[in-house]
Amino acid sequence: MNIILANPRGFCAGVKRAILMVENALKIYKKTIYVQHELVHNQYVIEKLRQKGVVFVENIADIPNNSIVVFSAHGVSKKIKKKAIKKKLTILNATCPLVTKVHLEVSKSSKKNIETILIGHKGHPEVIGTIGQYDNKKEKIHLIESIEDVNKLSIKIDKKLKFFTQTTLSIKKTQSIILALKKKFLNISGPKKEDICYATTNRQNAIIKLSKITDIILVIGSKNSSNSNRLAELGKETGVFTKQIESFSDIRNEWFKNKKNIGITAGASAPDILVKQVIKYLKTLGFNNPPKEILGDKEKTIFKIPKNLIYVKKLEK
Ligand code: 0CN
Ligand code: SF4
Repeated sequence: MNIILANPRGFCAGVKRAILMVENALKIYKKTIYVQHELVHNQYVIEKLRQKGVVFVENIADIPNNSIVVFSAHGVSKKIKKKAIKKKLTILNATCPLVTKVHLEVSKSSKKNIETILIGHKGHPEVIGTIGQYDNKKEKIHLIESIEDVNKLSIKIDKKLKFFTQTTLSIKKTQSIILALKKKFLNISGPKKEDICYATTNRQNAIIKLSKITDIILVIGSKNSSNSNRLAELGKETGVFTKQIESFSDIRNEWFKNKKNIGITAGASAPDILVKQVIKYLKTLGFNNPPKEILGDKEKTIFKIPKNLIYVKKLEK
C-alpha cells in the first residue's frame, strides 16, 4: 500500500507572500490587523491567524477609522480601495502580483473604452475585484463562465473586444471558452495564453500525472478555494476516485477498501502541515511505506513583500 505525493502541491508564491505580510505586520505594528476577506481560502490558515489576533471582515465599514487593513491575496475593487482611503486606513496590499497584473490590464481596457469580457466564477472575490477595475461609464465588462455564456453574448461580431480570465480556473475549460470567443468575435484579443497562473497550471498538470498511477486521490483544500476545487474536479474527470478534504479528520476509512495507491495533492492555499497530518493518519490505516513523490517542475517563483513589511528581529543584548 503506497502513498504518492503530487509535485508541485500546496502553497504558491502569492499565498506565501500574503501570509508573511500579515505575520510581519503583527510584529511590526503590534496593533490589531484587519484583513478584508479571508487572506487566502484555507480554514487552517485563517484560524491560526485569528488565534494571533487578526480580525477578518467582509465589509470595510466594519473597520474602525485609522486602523490597518490588509487586502487579501484575491484583490479588491477600486471602490473598496477608495473606501479604505476615505476611512484613513493604512493599506497593506497582499493582492497576488499575478492578480494585480490582470487588474492593470482590465483598468487599461476600461480607460481605452474597450468592451471587455472576463472569464471567471460569479461571486468569487477575485472576480469581484477584477470587475471592479472597470469603471467605464459608456462601455461594459461582461462576466462569462461557460461556452453557453459566449453564445448568449449579444455584441456585434466585429466590435473591438478584450478578454481576461480569473487566475485559478480549469485550463482545459478556459481554453475551450477562449476558442469559442475567438470563433464568434472577429476583433477580440487577450493575453497570449490566458491569465491562469503558474501555480494553478502546475498543480493541474501534476494531478493528471498522479491520476495515472493511483486509484484514489485526496485533494487537500477548503471548499471555497477555487484552485483546490478545480483540482478535485480534474481528479474526478480522470476517472480516479477523488475526494476533497479540509484535513485528515474528513477522511472516511471505507474509501480505501481495495485501494493500493493513494495520491495526495494540496491546493495553492493549503499548508504542508495538513499533508503531513494526512500521511500520519494513513499510517494508522496500514499505509506504512515511506511516501513517494512524483517528478515535477521545480517552482522558483518568489514574490517579495513590500519593504515596509520586512521584519528583522532585533538581537537581544
Ligand atoms: O484558495 P485560494 O486562497 O484562492 P482561490 O483559488 O479561491 O482563488 O488560493 C490562492 C489564490 C489566489 C489568488
Ligand atoms: Fe497568485 Fe496563483 Fe497563488 Fe493565486 S494561486 S495567489 S494567482 S500564484
